Amino acid sequence: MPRRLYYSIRMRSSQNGVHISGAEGIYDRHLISSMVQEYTQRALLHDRGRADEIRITVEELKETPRKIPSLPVCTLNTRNPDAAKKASVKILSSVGISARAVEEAFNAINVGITMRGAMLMDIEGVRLEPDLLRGVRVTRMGITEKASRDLSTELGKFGLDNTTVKEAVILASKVHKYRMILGELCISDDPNYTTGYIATRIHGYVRLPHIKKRGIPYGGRAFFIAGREVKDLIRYLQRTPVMINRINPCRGVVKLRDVLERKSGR
Ligand code: PML
Repeated sequence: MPRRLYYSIRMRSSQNGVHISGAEGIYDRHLISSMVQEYTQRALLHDRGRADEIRITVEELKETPRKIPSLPVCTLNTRNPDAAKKASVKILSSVGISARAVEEAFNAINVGITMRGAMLMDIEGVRLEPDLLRGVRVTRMGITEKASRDLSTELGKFGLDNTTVKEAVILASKVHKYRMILGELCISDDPNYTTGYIATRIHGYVRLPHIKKRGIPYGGRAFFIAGREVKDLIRYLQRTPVMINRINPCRGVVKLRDVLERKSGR
């Protein structure tokens, strides 16, 4: 029987060379034209402004995507950037990442230059990505149609069924399947989006409201790595196709101590 074909569809839009929006997924052939249309619309209607350049890539995948479950999602009741940072340090240090590394990640993001991809840091905060300006962009991830409906149902219970949260959960679920990655910090570069998250395999995807003040036009991601050898990891993040096919249960607002006590069950 011939191999079922999947396509990675990726969109990036910009205005005068400045990044506006991005999106991507893995789809069956019959969905290509509708997804290209949807991504084009999304780029044209983004509230950060009208894109003057939209790049869409449609690529037939040479490998069958690996199927993985989603990370479970919960939200902390952090009321300001300081509380969000303190919670990040507590959770990430419980999996062996030093407070100094978390501080370095916040500092690097707050320099104010949004990188295209993520920073890679060891547990002491030493940067490991080969290109310090571009970082490492995670690509070739998606979700099956059934899992997408299930994720919408789970997130919808807490008013979170939107593309921003769904796409971030899909990305983080791919990232944390790789054992060398111990934790992640993400702050959106959208000036109107002030909720970020941290993620670990143990604690799942933990949302942090008010991690930045409204109006700040930069953000970024940092992945904290066990060890220092990142060649295979970068290949996985950039090239290995992964699809979510099972959804772990999500929770609403929880206390920090619940996050620190509970295991993700993954
Ligand atoms: C981004 O893509 O800009 C980051 C989104 C972070 C989403 C946080 C959330 O609300 O769960």
